[in-house]
Amino acid sequence: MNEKELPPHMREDNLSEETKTLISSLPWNKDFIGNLYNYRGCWYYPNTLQGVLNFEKGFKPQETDIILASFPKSGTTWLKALTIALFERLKNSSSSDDDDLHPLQSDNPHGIVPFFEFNLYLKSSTPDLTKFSSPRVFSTHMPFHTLRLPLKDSPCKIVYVCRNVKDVLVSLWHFRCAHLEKEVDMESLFESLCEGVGSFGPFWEHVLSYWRDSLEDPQHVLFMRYEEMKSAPSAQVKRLAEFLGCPFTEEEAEHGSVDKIVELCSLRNLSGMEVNNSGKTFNNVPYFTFFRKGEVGDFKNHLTHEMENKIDMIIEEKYKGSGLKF
Ligand code: PAP
Repeated sequence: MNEKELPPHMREDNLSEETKTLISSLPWNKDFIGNLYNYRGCWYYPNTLQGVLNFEKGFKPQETDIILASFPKSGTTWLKALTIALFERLKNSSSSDDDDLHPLQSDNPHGIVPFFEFNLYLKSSTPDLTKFSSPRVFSTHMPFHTLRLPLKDSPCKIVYVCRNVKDVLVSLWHFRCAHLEKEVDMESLFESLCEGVGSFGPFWEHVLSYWRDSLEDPQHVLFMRYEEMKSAPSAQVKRLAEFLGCPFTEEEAEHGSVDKIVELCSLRNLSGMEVNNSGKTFNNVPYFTFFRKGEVGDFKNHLTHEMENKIDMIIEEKYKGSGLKF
């Protein structure tokens, strides 16, 4: 594709001299969008890699930071909305003014909770983070082994959301078609996912990096599943609130606060909001493209049995012995 047509994080026009030297020594691959470089076991588009390197160099964690992590198309937008709503309810309990717009009505979850590598650190290792008040909430698609380097021994909390890879693939395909405004070849997206060479891949390494750490350090890493959030949203929202240190009180439970947050953050509600139909991310992605069907098992409408079997075999083999099942 023509480089100029691509969103900034996929391009190759923002690399420092140091990064140019580094990437000349990294494993290289290519997909239908452009070049991919493998840094610490994960594939990145060039400018995204610059964002990762800037983050590694410059991020200074605070003890109360919260980081929402995911492989793309695994439930990031939903997790962001829920986290925003959980903290917002604490503010509103004392001084509620019905005329105030809820933050989710003023901006898309991606506008409120930015990504380290796509937004904050894309162009600088010292972005201005002063507008974030404690607890600062950030997000990332980086795998855990890269994320944790600048975190060192910080007690900040990480929430990871994981989704069945077949639905991730279908969601990614729809998103890429909408985002790039052209029909993307499903077959090649499927092959690159299976080979593990797509952006932020390999998928299984990504998931396992957070899964293992959530087992080792459950106080600081929470592992959530999109499918469980769909089948038991209230229970998963309570679990998230407890992990984030803002559990629901008995009074809140009696007043239906959990259900209100589930409803506020539902796909139907968010996708109907004006802001999500008119706005765009800083890199020009229309907000509405983050909302589609939100179903479990949509892959059945798009993948052949051969494709399903191939992914199932890969995932079974990769997850073997980890305790993680899908
Ligand atoms: P991102 O990683 O690019 O931020 P992400 O939000 O993880 O994207 O994934 C988008 C998927 O989440 C879409 O799934 P689909 O293509 O299978 O439909 C989108 O519909 C779904 N989604 C977005 N918001 C919600 C929500 N509030 N509840 C449930 N699913 C949601």
